[in-house]
Amino acid sequence: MEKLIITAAICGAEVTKENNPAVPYTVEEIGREAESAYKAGASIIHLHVREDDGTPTQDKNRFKACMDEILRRCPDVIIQPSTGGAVGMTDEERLQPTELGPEMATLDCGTCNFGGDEIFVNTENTIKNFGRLMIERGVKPEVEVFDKGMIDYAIKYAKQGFIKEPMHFDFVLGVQMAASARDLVFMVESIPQGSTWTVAGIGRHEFPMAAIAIAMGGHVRVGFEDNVYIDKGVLAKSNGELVERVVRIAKELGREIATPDEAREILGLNKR
Ligand code: KMH
Ligand code: ZN
Repeated sequence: MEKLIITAAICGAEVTKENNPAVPYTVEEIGREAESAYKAGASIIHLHVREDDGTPTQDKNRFKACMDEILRRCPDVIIQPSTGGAVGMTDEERLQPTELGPEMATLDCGTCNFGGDEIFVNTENTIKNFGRLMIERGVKPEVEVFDKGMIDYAIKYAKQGFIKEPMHFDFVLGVQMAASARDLVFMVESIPQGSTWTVAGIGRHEFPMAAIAIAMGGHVRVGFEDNVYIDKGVLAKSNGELVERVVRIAKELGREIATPDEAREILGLNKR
């Protein structure tokens, strides 16, 4: 089986130090958490950034400072900025990190409920505009799928030339759609041949979904953005601790871990 790409979503926009004091806000903390995940075996850092007080921001300069700090500590890691940002941000705000020419960035392929009254808005024009700009800027999208229909949108927009193929998908299980093996199998069978995919199980679904993905030959995302616990009721001390657990599961199931360069090869990325 292909080597396993582990993505660490170290920070997110919604989770706070009240949820887990190790959630990083400052540039230094973000660098520290990225390094812990990288040293444990993560080859991709999915990146949101914060002001020092924890407020989510898509500010280009803040991204640059955090990316520089991450690359100082983890010189070959793949950095994948979020273009989702936080609920309520404008498209212009959200797009800022793609101006820095990262190897990858997220492309959220539809609108979904985000809890309570929150709606994460991604209109057709937003998706097409983000996709077009990512092609222009040479950034490989990770297609974020919060619901099964978002796969159909991605396929439609790829056919129309707004997303380059082969596509890389992230199935986010446990926000809008339930986290079930049945749905995961359905989605894996729904993406175009030659696509790659990873799974982000939210909350208590993180490790069960990771184990299923590893066994199926997919890839895995873990991190504080998705889950702050290492075990039931036990807070993880770092993102590295979450990655270590995935590495242990992978070892038991006979999957080797991809280095960042091996991940580039699998995803067809050009090293910056
Ligand atoms: N924070 C969410 C509103 C992404 O990174 O592209 C969007 C999100 C997805 O986390
Ligand atoms: Zn994110």
